[in-house]
Amino acid sequence: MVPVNKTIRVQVTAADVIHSFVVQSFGARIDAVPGRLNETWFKPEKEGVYYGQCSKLCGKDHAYMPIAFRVVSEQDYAAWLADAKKKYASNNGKPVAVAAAETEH
Ligand SMILES: [Cu+2]
Repeated sequence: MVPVNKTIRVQVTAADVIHSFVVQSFGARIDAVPGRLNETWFKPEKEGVYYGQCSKLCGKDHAYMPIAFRVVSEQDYAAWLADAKKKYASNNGKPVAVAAAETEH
């Protein structure tokens, strides 16, 4: 979820092998390299849903690396952000899980 007409900064790294973060519609392409933090940016000018993909042959799960951005108005983004802060940034002092952790490879 990102706001329209704002510069979006993306920082990427990898935990296993080299991947490549690509969203063609934004002209964004940057390698995700283990042990290194890479950075790129884009500025979406139209609302909608935009899909990207990994563009390095990174292994057997290469086809299953979803990248999706929902570009919304500034008001919708502010509402989503306020909700996300309540949902994800507070759990009465307990840790918050936003994604299932992989336990083994
Ligand atoms: Cu890949």
